[in-house]
Amino acid sequence: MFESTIRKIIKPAFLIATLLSPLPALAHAILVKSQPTKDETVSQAPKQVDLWFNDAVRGEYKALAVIDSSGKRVDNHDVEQSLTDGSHIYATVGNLAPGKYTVRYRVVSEDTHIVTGKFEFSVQP
Ligand SMILES: [Cu+2]
Repeated sequence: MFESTIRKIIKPAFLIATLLSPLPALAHAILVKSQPTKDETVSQAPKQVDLWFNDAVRGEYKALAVIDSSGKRVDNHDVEQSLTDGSHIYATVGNLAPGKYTVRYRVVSEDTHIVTGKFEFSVQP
């Protein structure tokens, strides 16, 4: 009797969860890795900033900017998406003086949602 009660509860719950869950083929992008990493202090100024998402992102409307502490953009406006790994975007930067930098990004997920974010890193030789 106890078991059948549980079944009565679980079955509809499972059905509702199945109906509400999004299609797995269309993923929402989340930043999972970067180089430099969030809040990292690097002793050698990077030549490039790399971002990796949990899944491939769309090719259009991607943006990646690196901004110094005075608000000046120091990347080379050359954001690219890896040809072999659609989850990876990157941009090169000029010679970074010691200081704090902010990375801002925007990508379009496979599920068409726009994902934006930012994080900081520091250069301190
Ligand atoms: Cu989404």
